[in-house]
Amino acid sequence: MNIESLCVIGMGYIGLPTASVFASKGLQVSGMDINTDIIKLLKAGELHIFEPGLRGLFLDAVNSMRLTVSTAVVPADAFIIAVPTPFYDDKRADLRAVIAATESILPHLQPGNLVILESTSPPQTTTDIVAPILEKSGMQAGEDFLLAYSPERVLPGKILQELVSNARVIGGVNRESAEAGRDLYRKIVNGEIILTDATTAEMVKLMENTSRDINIAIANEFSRLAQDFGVDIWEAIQIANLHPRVEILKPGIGVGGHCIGVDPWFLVEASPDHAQLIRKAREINDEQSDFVAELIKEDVGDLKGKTVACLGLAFKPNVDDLRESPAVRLAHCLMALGAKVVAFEPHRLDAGLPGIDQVDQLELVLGNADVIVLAVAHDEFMDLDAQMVRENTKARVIFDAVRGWDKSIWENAGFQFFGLARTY
Ligand code: SAJ
Repeated sequence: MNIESLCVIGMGYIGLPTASVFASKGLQVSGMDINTDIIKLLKAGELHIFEPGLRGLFLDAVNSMRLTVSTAVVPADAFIIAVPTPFYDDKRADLRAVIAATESILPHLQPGNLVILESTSPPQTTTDIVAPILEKSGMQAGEDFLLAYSPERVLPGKILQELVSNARVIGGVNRESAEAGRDLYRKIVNGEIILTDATTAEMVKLMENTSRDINIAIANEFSRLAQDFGVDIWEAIQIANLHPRVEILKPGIGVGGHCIGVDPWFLVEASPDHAQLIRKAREINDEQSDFVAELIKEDVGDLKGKTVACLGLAFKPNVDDLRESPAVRLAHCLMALGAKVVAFEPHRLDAGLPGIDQVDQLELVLGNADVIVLAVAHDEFMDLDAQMVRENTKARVIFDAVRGWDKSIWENAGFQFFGLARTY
């Protein structure tokens, strides 16, 4: 299939890089978002998200007239849906954005068009939710128009490389749809392209993130067991990982972001009786921030009236994304234990989080602190000079929740140093 024009619906963490990369490869791309503020910003050449290399790529695409952005869907040969799929409070998948995006394509759908769903979705969303909406056009999916599911699998912080180099799975509602999807993604993907059916592709995506969640959960559970036995969890993991068939991930303060903490629930919802390990792993990872807050209390003593300087709020190092962030959860847990939390997030200087007192300079977060908690291993924090920190704070206690710092350096600078491992 020859695809020359593309409309990407959703200008977020996935849609914006995807639209920019396709435009850089010569397609005529229109990017659509219902959020007028985002479109206004983009039109002014500003990005609402930070991703290494993205701003330059986006501006080049706009300046070369290959990419335009607006709040309306524009007719095209192919449409990509890249909108969020969050969950409701009861952990059921919230597919309202997918449904609205699909409905917005409907008036523009032409015979021969290709529609791709990229949003992470529960099994059978493409066949049972997206196809029936588009078939209201009177056309049949797989016959009059082509329909496929192709999950994004890129790592925030490395999106531009991984969009191109990762293997890409494309699940069609029929073979022709999958092949049309391959013709589209071949324009940007160097990695292997694997064709399958839509529901398999949906399940593949959920299995990937679920297996990572479960692997992190066992690491977190090991960190709790290590406390019971006075074992340094980091040393134990390092030794265990010398075994050729063992690869234990890193324990920490929990799992965040919009993917791994969310996607496993889609399987739990779809098959509650069979998804028992998946549910338990989610619960363990969600509780990890409470566990770490309790450890801090044990090490530091009563937190009531103490000021905790929280270094980092993002869901992982070197990103600006605070969605489902375990660092934010940790800050709330510490407040529930009576601490006053002042936070500094260099990638998002003012996140406007309710209840969290955020400052925009390192000196301000250190100033009045009684305790310093390293919550996110951002590069900026890894490079901190212990002596400089000491001169800028009255705090003499550090809790390194993410094993970012070298204990001996901070002890030599005059700090009491604690972490996830008690013998650390
Ligand atoms: N984390 C740990 N210990 C670890 C690894 C991660 O506690 O050993 C925590 C991180 O701190 C973070 C969370 O897990 O809070 C998730 O971070 P991540 O780097 O593992 O993953 P994401 O959410 O940034 O991206 C994942 C990726 N999926 C997999 O690696 C299987 C990515 O490829 C997906 O495209 C993305 O989810 C997505 O959009 O679904």
